[in-house]
Formats: sequence, structure tokens, C-alpha cells
Amino acid sequence: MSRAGAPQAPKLDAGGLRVLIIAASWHEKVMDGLLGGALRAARDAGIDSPTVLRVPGSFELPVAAARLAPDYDAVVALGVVIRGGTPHFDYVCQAATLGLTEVSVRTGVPIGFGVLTCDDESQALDRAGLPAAGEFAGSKEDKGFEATSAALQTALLL
Ligand code: DLZ
Repeated sequence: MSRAGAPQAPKLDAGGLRVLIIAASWHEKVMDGLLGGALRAARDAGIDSPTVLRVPGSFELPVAAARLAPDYDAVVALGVVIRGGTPHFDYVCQAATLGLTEVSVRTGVPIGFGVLTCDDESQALDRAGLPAAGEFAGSKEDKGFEATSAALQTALLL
């Protein structure tokens, strides 16, 4: 599961870091995959029990991060936004992206960006880190793992 140009995820020793995973609740199957990948990345890096907080939607990710980031060494934000027939998609994507960037830069706490912004569910499933099952051939990418690895790498650098 890798994409052209993406760096190989390094082996990390992040045991002892305080890690918060904030996960939106829309698009349950894709979110199960993203959260599974994030927990796998944390475990591989020596973090057995990161805090997991569920929020309603991707729009709520920034406010949760703003309130809680100062208590953690690294935060991971997970969500899935799928384009519909109205401009709502653009507003939710923009709010999540700009909001999380603002919180990360203001607090100095790295936030792994694991928010998928997709045209349809099939694009999202391709990036969700899910194994093959029945008709489903399995995801090509694992964005929950990638976002967590990036946040932990950055926290260790800082
Ligand atoms: C309202 C909404 C819509 C239409 N689509 C999504 C989506 O695809 N993914 C997602 O995470 N959240 C969605 N939401 C909910 C908003 O993020 C937010 O929870 C509500 O607007 C309430 O503030």
C-alpha cells in the first residue's frame, strides 16, 4: 500500500508520547479502516493505548483539536468527506483543513491530517487501509496509518 513519491514509513520509537486520535463518525466503514490504520501505526511505534475521541463530523475536528492539543505531544485527525450535490462538501473540507492547520501552527502540536476528501465512496475505500473482503479487493492506500506516522515523526523531531 504505497503511492508514487510517498516516503517509506520509518520504524519509529515513540513510546512515552501522549497521542490523541480524533475521529469523525460519518461513513462508518471507511472510518473503521482509517481508525484501524491509525491504531496500527501507533502500536508499531510503541504506543499501546492512544486516547481516541469520536466527534460527530469532520467539521468538529478542529474545535476538538483546539481544546485538547495542548495536553498531547501529537494529534491525529481522521475524517471522510464525500462530495454531494451541493457546495456543502467544499465548506466542510475547507473548515477541517484550515481549522486543523491553524490549531497545529498556533499550538506547535503536530496534527496528522487523515481527512479524506473524495468524489465518491469508492475513492474513499481505496484509501482506507481496509483488507480484501468478498467483492472488495482491498484498499490501495492506508491514510490513517500514514497520517499517524507523520504526526509521530514530527513530534519526535520537535
Ligand atoms: C453535514 C455533513 C455532510 C453533508 N457530509 C459530511 C461528510 O461527508 N463527512 C463528514 O465528516 N461530515 C459530514 N457532515 C457533517 C459535518 O461535518 C458536521 O458534523 C455537521 O455540519 C454539524 O456541524
